[in-house]
Amino acid sequence: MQKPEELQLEAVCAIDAATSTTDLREIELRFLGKNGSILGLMKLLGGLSKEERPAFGQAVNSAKASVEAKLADRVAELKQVEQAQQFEAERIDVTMPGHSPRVGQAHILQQTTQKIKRVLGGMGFRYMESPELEQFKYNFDALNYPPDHPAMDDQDTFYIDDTHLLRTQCTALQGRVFETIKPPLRVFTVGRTYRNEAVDRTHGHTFHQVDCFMIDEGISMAHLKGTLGVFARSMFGDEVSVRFRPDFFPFVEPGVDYAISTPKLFNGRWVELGGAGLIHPNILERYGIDTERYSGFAFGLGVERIPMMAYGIDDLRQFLENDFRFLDQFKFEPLTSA
Ligand code: FA5
Repeated sequence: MQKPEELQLEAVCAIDAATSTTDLREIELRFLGKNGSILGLMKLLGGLSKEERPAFGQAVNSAKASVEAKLADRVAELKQVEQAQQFEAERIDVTMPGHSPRVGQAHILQQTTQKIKRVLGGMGFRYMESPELEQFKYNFDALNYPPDHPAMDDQDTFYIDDTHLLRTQCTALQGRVFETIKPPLRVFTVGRTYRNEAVDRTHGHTFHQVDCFMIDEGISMAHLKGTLGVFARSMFGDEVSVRFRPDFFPFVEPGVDYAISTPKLFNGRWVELGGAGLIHPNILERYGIDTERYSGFAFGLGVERIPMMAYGIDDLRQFLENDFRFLDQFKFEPLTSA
């Protein structure tokens, strides 16, 4: 049997050698726990003679008390060391500059769309949405395309079934509007359009168009030219000129394509924006609009063309690639809902 003094010495040595508070917890259990070696000695009391008991009891108690005191001192010491180590490990430099969060902005096509909406909305045109998955009849039939007319070949697209397709032009809104709204009317839409196109720097299979039209009494090419002039100046600045040349679209008569030129862009070269004309009387009659009283104009253009011209972007595929090195260059407008 070990003596209380021996166990005390053993415990004190272990406490001195301990390097962490976890070690100390183990030592405490080993010597002072219910079954620990020092308290364990108490169980031996019963086997001692009456005379031996008090002295032995005292010796156990004194060993216990001095181990407890030693343990408490060492716990306090090691706690301090461990805390200092923890603080060191978790040290932060509050004077370091922080990481600023990435601030988003509207996509350049979205910014352009917002501007178009402000300009045409400001001229009294009402913005309307129109489906991208469109019926053949609105995309072609209602726009005066005779069956199998070759003009449809220019606008081959993705067919969902025999009567549904991804719209090739935002002009498809016209029939939907003429069915429901009586003239006088001024309407425009901006949205995604699709064509089965050999993709290159200026042609995508997915792109965006503006389509704008009005019907009222006495509307002529002069109104079209005036409206497009205001639109182009709002988009590109006061120095811009607009040129009309005859062109064919089944839904206008006369039909034109229009180009713009400004000294700032492409060395003043004419750059085509879109098509336009006076709404074909066949269309007005189809929707019961009195052609003696009313006439109208319509124009459409590619949204991508606007930033391409304004900023000299030479490849429209970049608009849909989501490369931040490209998109981050256009931080002009805050992110707001369109
Ligand atoms: C049309 O789509 C007619 N709906 C425009 C119109 C409206 C004429 C109202 C008369 C009255 P066009 O196919 O030319 O026309 O397309 C118009 C513009 O859309 C083009 O000038 C071009 O800017 C843009 N566009 C056409 N195809 C693509 C394409 N694949 N990728 C990018 N932009 C395109």
